[in-house]
Amino acid sequence: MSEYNGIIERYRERLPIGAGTRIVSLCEGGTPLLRLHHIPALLGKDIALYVKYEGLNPTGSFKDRGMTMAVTKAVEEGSRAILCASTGNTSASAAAYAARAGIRAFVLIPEGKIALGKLAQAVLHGALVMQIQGNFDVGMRLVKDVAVRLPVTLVNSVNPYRLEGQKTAAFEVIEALGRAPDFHCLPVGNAGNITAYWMGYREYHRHGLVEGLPRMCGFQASGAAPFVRGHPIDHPETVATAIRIGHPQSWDLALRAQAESGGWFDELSDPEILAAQRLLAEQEGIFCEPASAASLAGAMRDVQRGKIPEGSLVVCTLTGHGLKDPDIAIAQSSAPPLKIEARLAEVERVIAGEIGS
Ligand code: AN7
Repeated sequence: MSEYNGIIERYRERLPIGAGTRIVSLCEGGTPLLRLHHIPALLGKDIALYVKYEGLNPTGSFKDRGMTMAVTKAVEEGSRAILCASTGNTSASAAAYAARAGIRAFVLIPEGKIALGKLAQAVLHGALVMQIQGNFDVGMRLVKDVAVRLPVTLVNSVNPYRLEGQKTAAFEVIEALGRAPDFHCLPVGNAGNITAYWMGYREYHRHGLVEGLPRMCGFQASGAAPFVRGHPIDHPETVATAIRIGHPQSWDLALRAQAESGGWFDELSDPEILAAQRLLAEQEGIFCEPASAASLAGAMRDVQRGKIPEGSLVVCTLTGHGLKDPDIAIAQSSAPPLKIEARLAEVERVIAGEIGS
């Protein structure tokens, strides 16, 4: 059996990589596609519902697929530093891959609006973290301007190598299923990922490696839903800080993915997003961050409404790991820890009460 060494080596012939290029990898990709059982039963619908668990990438999000490509190419081109604005996951991934490559990472994050785990990653990997009093969109504008003035490589998803790397997730879905799904549901923020999946699905389709194509369904938080409103918004707000974005950079590409595929954009309230995160954790044993749960929340609602018909095969991408944002998980837990005395009788009493013995 040959060793797995990440998405670039795995999909080398489908990526813009030269034969002699030094690959910067942390063994990203190869993530599980898990079938859900309890949630479809709860919905009372005959649906084949899968999740692509991207939280199991090396830094805990799908960003690693794009970052291995972006950093590999940056190093190949002689760059000594990378730069990004981020709602958290991109900064964690950029910091880790820069460390791996032995180059510097500079990241701009919105002060007070990124999950603790992501900040921990960025600082421990040695990135220079700049907190700004402005949201992601403001940071994005700043890094785009800086990147034309200084010799630093921008690694947000406007960097085309990011999308090239991220498209490999669609390849993996097709390989795992032996076909394309009927519907592919994703949380949408900056809109790079929905664009990348659509690139990947179309590529396999074009080469005759798969017959069908999925409808691409993008889900946003109600307070940060520019695609649903039909225009960018200036003051995005949501508990799902990863997708607190009002001016998506891949606007045209994402709209095209949705339109060409016959899919749709829709919005979920913060409580709907958190309820889906908790349901997935409680019913299926899968822990994703709030933003990721928007895909599942949207899929469940559309299955319930019949917009996604029974008999469909549906894949939801869970973009990031639940451990990224422990504060939210604890705050919305239905079973907060009990405080008890450290005595056998106490432990026994509690458990006996629960199991009714
Ligand atoms: C968990 O890290 O934009 O629509 O700066 O972290 O491709 O932007 C994160 C985005 C979904 C949205 N789920 O994906 C960043 C950043 C999670 C995310 C998205 C993000 P895109």
